[in-house]
Amino acid sequence: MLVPIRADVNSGYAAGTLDVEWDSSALILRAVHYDGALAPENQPAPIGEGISRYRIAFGSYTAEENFTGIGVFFTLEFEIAASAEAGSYPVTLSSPAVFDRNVHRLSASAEDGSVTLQEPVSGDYNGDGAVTLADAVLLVRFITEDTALTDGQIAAVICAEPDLNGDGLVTMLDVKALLRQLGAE
Ligand SMILES: [Ca+2]
Ligand SMILES: [Ca+2]
Repeated sequence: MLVPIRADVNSGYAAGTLDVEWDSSALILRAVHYDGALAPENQPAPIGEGISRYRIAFGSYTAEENFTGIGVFFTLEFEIAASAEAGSYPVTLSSPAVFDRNVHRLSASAEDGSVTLQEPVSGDYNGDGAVTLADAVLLVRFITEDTALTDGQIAAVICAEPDLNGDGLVTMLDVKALLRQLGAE
């Protein structure tokens, strides 16, 4: 599971650090991916087992130019712990310490995000918690390999058990089974 961390305002910085905290009973940090143009990695600490806090170090204290771009600075790659229960798990950002190339500290603030783990509902392909005609439409688009589907939509269909009639294949028969299920309700 990938959690992007964005910077929407950037007056120009050279280097900084930011602490990330999460619930290690549900989430396991596997990697931090840095955007080389916006926030190159800066001597990152190794990611240990079972940790619940990590300091991201980015930029360069010897940068000749400030980094000024905005967008996704980092992406945190978490694995979901096998024992994790469904629920919402906050990913907290704190203690930003960011400096410009003259080593003046900049004011920085961080907003928290969260990761929501949901038990997939069979047949709920768009993840809105209910099985409706919209899910049947999404399943048809999945079966017909609609190239407009996003990776997230494809993953959601696969997670929500698309083989409804249990024959090991995902076909129009499963759409029929879904429509029957809808008609019966
Ligand atoms: Ca749905
Ligand atoms: Ca099937």
